[in-house]
Order: sequence, then C-alpha cells, then structure tokens
Amino acid sequence: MNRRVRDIVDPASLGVALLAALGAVGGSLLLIGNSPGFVVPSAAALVRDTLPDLFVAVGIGTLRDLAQPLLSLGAGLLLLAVFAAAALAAERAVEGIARRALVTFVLVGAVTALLTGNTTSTLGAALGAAVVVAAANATLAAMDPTTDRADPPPGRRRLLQAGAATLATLVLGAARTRDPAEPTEPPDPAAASLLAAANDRGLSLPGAEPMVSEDFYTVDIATVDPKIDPSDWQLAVTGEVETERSFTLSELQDLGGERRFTTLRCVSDLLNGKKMDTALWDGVPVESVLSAVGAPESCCVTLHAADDYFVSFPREALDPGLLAWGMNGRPLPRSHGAPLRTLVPGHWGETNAKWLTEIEIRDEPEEGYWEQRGWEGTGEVHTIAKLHSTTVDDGTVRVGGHAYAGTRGIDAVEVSTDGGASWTEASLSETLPEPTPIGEEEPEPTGEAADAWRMWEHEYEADGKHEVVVRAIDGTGEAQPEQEREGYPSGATGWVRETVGG
Ligand SMILES: Nc1nc2c(c(=O)[nH]1)N[C@H]1C(S)=C(S)[C@@H](COP(=O)(O)O)O[C@H]1N2
Ligand SMILES: [Mo]
Repeated sequence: MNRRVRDIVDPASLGVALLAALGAVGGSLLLIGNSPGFVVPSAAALVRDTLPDLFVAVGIGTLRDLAQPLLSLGAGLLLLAVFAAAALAAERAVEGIARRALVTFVLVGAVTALLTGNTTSTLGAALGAAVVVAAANATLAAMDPTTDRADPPPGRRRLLQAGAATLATLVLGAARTRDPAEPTEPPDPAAASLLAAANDRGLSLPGAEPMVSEDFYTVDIATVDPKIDPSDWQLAVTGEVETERSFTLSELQDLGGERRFTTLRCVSDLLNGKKMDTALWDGVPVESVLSAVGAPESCCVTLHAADDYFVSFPREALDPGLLAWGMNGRPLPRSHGAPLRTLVPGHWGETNAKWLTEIEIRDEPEEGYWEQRGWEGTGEVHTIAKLHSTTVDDGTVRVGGHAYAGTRGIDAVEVSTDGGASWTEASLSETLPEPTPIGEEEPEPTGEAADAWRMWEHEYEADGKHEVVVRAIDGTGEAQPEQEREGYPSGATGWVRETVGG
C-alpha cells in the first residue's frame, strides 16, 4: 500500500474511529434511552426534513411501513460515519491517549449537541466515544509498545476494565431501547362494561378485528415517540381567542369528561388495508375548552404537537371533537399521543394530532405537515367496506369485515359473489353506543356513536372459483364509488375485490 494512502486509512485508526462511533451512539442511548433526544432519531428527523418534500411523500407512499425503519437505518449509518470521522480526526490531529480522548469528546459532543439540543444525550455520546478511544488506544499500545500510542502503557487489568466498560455501555444502551411496557392495569370498570357491551354488538369474524380493535394501528412522523411527563405538560390555546390560556391535564379533566367510541383511518391506508381501527376514548369535548377561553367563530385551526407535527383544517371540523387522555379505560398510551390527543369526528387520521401542545385558532387557512408534502388528508373520510375475513367450509363461504363512513354512518353493505353482476345485502352488526359521561358508574350502552364503524358478514353456498366484491352505502344513501384510485394524495377509492375458492 502506498504510504500516503496507508496514512489516511491506517486500519488501526479506522478501527478505533468506528468503535468510537459505536460508543457515541451507545452512550447517548444509555443516558437518554430510546427517546426523541437519542441521537439516532434526531438525525433521522434532520434527514427527513432535509429531503425534498416530494421525495418524502413518494417514499412513504411506496415504501409504506418500511419507510421509517429505512430512514432510521440510513440516518444511523450516516451518523456513525460522522462520529467515526470526528474520532479519526482526533486520532490524526494529536498524540497520546488522553489528548485523543479529549478531542474526540469535544468533537462528538459538538455534533450531538447540534443534532439533539439535549445535554444528557450530548454527555452520553461524548463520554461513550471518549471512553472507547481511550480503551482502544490503550489496547493497541499494550499490544505493540513500540508505537507512540500510549503515554505510559497501562497494566493489563486496567485495560480489560476499560474494554469491559465500553462493552457494558453498548449492551446497557441497547437494553434501554426497549420501551417500558404500556400500562397494563385493568381498565376502569365503567369503561370495561362499555367495552364488553360494545363487543357483544359485534360479529365474530376470524381474521378481522372485533368491534373494538385489539391491535390499534399507529402512524406518525417521529421515528421515536415523544415521551412527555404530564406534570411538565400544558395545552396552550392561542390565536383568535378572547384570552390566550394554558391548561394543565387536571384543569382539562376538571372541565368534565366524556367517553366515546371513535374510529380512525389514515388517508394512506390501502383500499383493503389495516390502518383503520376503533377505540373507546376518554376526554374533554373541544367545545368545553374553547368556551373556557372564549373563541368566537373563525375559519380555521392549526394543531401543534410535541414532535413538531402540525395540521391545519376548518374550525367547524374541530368543534365537535374530543381531547382525549384515555383509551379503552386506561391512560392514553405513549404511542397514541400521551398525555393528550385530538379526535376529530369523521375526518382522516392526520387531523387527530397526538402529543397535542397547542390549539391555534386562526382567521386564515394554512398548510400542515402533510399538505406541504402534497397529501390532501384533512377532509372527511371516504366510505369503505373492508373484506378481512373469508372462511370456506365444504361449500359454505362466509365473508365479512368492517365498514366505515365517518359521521355519515353506514346504512348497508352490499356483496356480489359474481364479480359485480348481482348484489345482495350483507348482515350488519349493531352500531356502537353513543357517548357517556365519565364518572357514571353503570353507563347504559344506548344510542349510536356518531363516528364509528360497523361490522358486516355474508354467508352463501358456492363451489369453484368466483370473485367477491363489496361496497358500503353511507347514511346519506350514497354508495361507495367504484372508480379505483391509489392512496396518494387523497385516499384510496374503489371496491374491495377478492377471488375465493377454486
Ligand atoms: N403529533 C402527531 N400526531 C399525529 C401524527 C403525527 O405524525 N404526529 N400522525 C397523524 C396520522 S397521519 C394519523 S393516521 C393518526 C394515527 O393515529 P394513531 O397512531 O393513534 O393510530 O395520527 C395523526 N396524528
Ligand atoms: Mo394518517
């Protein structure tokens, strides 16, 4: 190898630098855990916001559930390269273990501080890298005492200790990536009785969610969810209001709570996808909060969230909404927006801001996070019937799923078993019950939820291969449109079709 090249890529220095980069990431993870202050999600957010908007929109459209893991992986690799470059610079700029560790500490610390703005994370990364540089240089010096790597060569024992400490940092850091479990205590008894009543109203369909989802989907822009201590958190109501004001969680809870069944669906959901789910939510009606600050009519509202997400839409859509702190009788899980999220009746998922920090009442519309990236997902949901359950037993076929049309409600689901030539009406589940006040000990499950799905099923005899097609009719009598369009930019349309038998 040519001397100059070897100087630049000296394998020992490169090895030290790569280990130091791992030490930096491990150190940040160890001190801060897998939270938004961790250096990898911070880098991922920077990459995401630097990429051209169209690229992000198309990337999410085509990569779907892979988009975020790939973003984290790419950002992580980029970050390792930057940290390794910093450690390599230290290796080359100065001599001696202590000096190299110090320069690495400063450089890695500076990069992490810029990326995360978080002192704990910065300290973790800087220390992690510096410890590895010290340990690795000491090891190299011990292996080859003729090099200039060591000041005095340390004893074998100290060397082993330093190596073990580095390894422990990485292992402990990795162990902390596992989130503390979401709350698992039994649900509030009044909520539990509503949930039981709700599932009694549903149909039992193998392969499909029950009436209240067991596995509620998540979609958000952050690679790691915000972790908010409710006692440090307030909701600000700003803009075109009589008096701007902030509310603590208990102030909001004191305004009087309501428990309601609501379905959410993401505008990026595939036609027969699974980004549509239903839960029982506890919260305060938006109207109670807005009347507490005095908010005369205005055209628009922008919701701001702790992950820098924001979404803007007509004020009249928000007014009947709920600000929720509970889900299925338990505290709202972190992944669904703890301590407080928005639920906007009948509108696409993206209007339902999680980790809500501010309601900004406006007299002019603006574009939100996704609208700036070309999506049109702040309006009312399309009508959809999904086919998630198909069982064939001898010649008896049973198909079923859920149907949802936001606040328009579902009137009927029609099924064709001959590719659309003829249609029959499917059986429908009951509707989910209307809201009840929180605090009522034995809530009566009566009435009808304003914004929730229903289940449908159809059983028939058939032999051989045939095509099943389904379509829903909404509460205004309008049928789900047949024309097929993909999800981007304004939500998939068409009828769900499936070939059965044969
Ligand atoms: N703060 C915040 N809120 C958000 C999002 C987000 O990225 N950040 N994503 C939105 C989108 S696109 C959808 S579909 C719903 C999904 O809610 P869920 O994750 O509870 O299912 O949250 C919405 N609220
Ligand atoms: Mo969404």
